[in-house]
Amino acid sequence: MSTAVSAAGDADEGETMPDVLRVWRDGEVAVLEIDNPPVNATSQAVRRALLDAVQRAQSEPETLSILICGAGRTFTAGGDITEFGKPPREPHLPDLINRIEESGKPVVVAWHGTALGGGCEIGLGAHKRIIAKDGFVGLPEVKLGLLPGAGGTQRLPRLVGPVAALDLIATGRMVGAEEALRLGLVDAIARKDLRAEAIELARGLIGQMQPRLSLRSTPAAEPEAWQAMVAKVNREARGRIAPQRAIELVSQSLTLPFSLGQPNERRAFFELMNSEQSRGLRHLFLAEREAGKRPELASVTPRDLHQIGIIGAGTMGSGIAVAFLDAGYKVMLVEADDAALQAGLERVNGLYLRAIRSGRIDENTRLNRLSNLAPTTEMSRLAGCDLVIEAIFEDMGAKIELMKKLANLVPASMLVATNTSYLDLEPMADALPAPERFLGLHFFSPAHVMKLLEIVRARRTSLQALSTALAIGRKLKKIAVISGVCEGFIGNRILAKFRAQCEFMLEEGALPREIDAAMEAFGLAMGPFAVQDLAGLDIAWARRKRLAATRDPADRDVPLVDRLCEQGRFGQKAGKGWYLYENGHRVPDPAVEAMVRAHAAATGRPQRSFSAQEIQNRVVAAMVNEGAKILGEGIAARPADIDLVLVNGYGFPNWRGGPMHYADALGLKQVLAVAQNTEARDGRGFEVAPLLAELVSSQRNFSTLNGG
Ligand code: 3H9
Repeated sequence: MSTAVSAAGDADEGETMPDVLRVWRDGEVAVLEIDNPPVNATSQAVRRALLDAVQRAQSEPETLSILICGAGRTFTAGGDITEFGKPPREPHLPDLINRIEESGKPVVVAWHGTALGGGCEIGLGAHKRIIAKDGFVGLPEVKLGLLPGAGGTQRLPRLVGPVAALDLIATGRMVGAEEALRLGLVDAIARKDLRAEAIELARGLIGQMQPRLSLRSTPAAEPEAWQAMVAKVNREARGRIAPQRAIELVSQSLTLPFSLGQPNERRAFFELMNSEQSRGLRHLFLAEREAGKRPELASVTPRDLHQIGIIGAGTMGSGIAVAFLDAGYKVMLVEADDAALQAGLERVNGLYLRAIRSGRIDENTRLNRLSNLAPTTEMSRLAGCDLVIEAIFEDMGAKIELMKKLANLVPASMLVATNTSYLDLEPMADALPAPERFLGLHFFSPAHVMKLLEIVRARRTSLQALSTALAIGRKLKKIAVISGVCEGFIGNRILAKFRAQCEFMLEEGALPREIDAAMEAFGLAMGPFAVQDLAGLDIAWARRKRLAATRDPADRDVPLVDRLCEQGRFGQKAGKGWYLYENGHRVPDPAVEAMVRAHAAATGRPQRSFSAQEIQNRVVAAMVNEGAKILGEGIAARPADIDLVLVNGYGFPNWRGGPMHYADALGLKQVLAVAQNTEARDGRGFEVAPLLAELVSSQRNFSTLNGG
């Protein structure tokens, strides 16, 4: 018989605590099942109920052994993120886990789904661990800018050795059952029935004295392996504090007793909890989960899609095809002629061969996925598809022609999407008989890897089409953000302002290498000029030419890219662009710097030097001002959506939480002041977003808009 246990013992007067733990006995084994949907987070109620149940089990003569397990889809996702940042409430997780470890009766933990963070740490306190064969375990706190705070940094090295422990703690990666067994993180894998096998394991320990992991010493590491792991963690940390603290804490497990190491860990945990980095990462975690939730879509059922048509098998088209094949869809890939189709198929196959080489898939998986791919040069075969995505070159005329053809060939019930990254959707929608079934699905290159998907909502796009696109995003494991229609949508529109701002600074005395260094120090993997060289300056040049006719003459325009391209400096592929490329190394080019200086002097603007901080602030102010315009125009629904786009599609450092979150942390007054001091309209200063000005005058920040 089972009892539902609430944490009433700790409830304030009048406060009802939820039932979060079911307790029953199987013979001499007390089974404690955490039941706190959706992910069994170790909230205060769970900790209280577990502590009470463990203590009760100690005093019950009928109980000789204890099993802790979880109900639902997962053991536990760990500490309750909604409690973070608030004063911690007793019982604290480390105390509960110490109590479990000290139990005179053996404790077994059964992990299924995901045993993460505090969930993994509960297991480390137990005397034996068993995992379901499809279960995962890990300490992902670092992804939230944190470290394990309930003994994980001190117990894990004692169990699996310091090198493996540092790897798991600093990367936050989850390991599957087989790897967990190999590492010694679990004692057994349940082959058939986790619950039954865990009860048997618990029963088998009855009467045996259980060793306590915290009293063990950490096995010494091979010095070379340890140094290599430390170097790897430092290299990959790139400005993030938590991985660097992980090195210190895991090292301490080698020299300090647990009783001294644990308080150090606890201190580090709270310091990190209060850090801007953790706030930024937690903001993104919640933003990701909110992005797809729109009140207007709450009661709209997405359509079920099976067969996807993709027109155009270039870099984008083939990447999109792989993204859908990987998610289990059937894909029809269309090209204009046999040669282009063959080249596209080779691209798709090449992506799979690369995945095999890197160990991500095996040959069977490649064959299975390719068996769902139907190549063709006949557009009429698309008639059986549920969704068709065009991924042809970026030319409005060609895209409209394609839509007209589709209108004659395919049923009006089909969803049609464009993968354009900046073109207006309305003229394309006009060419279709059912514009309500048309929208943008803007994938980022490489489409099968990049997490971001901008879903572009045209004027007539139906709610069902939108809801279906969000469901596709989930199935493709993408972070999908809805954008309205404007040049460049959310991401490329902000990127354009970011780049323009960098070019303005070139006219005021900064050099490309100074701006790149400042932005790399800010956390970007590559500075903006180095990125332009990588992508090819001809792309920026073509865009400038396309926009020349419609450019407002009052907008400040920096023609340096034109000058570089006129000299054949197309970037890395030409061996020269903003930089020179010598034997694959990027080096500043005095000729370019002289050209920049001469151009800057010719503008007549005052010249000065820029600090890295000033460069960063100018760039952020430009991005945030444009973000505020995007919000004001209703192109993005929430500031957090903009953060998701910039972090997941454009390399904005995730630990800064995205530009809008970062601006809140900086203070919008300062951001506004920087923007106002920038000359972005020749002789007319800077166009401040009304929303930004309004927030500053009402002393609010972007986070106050997030729910909207
Ligand atoms: C920690 O453990 C600290 C300790 O070391 C020390 C403490 C002293 N808390 O992602 P999903 C919600 S730090 C509260 O869509 P999935 C989530 O917001 C923690 N809520 O599902 C969402 O809510 P809603 C270390 C949480 O199947 C719902 O659950 N742990 C938590 O794609 C479903 O989530 C982590 O960092 C939480 N911890 O993925 C793990 N986790 O339905 C973080 C999720 O209202 N979690 N929710 O939108 C994950 O990685 C994924 O959620 C998981 C499931 C893999 C578990």
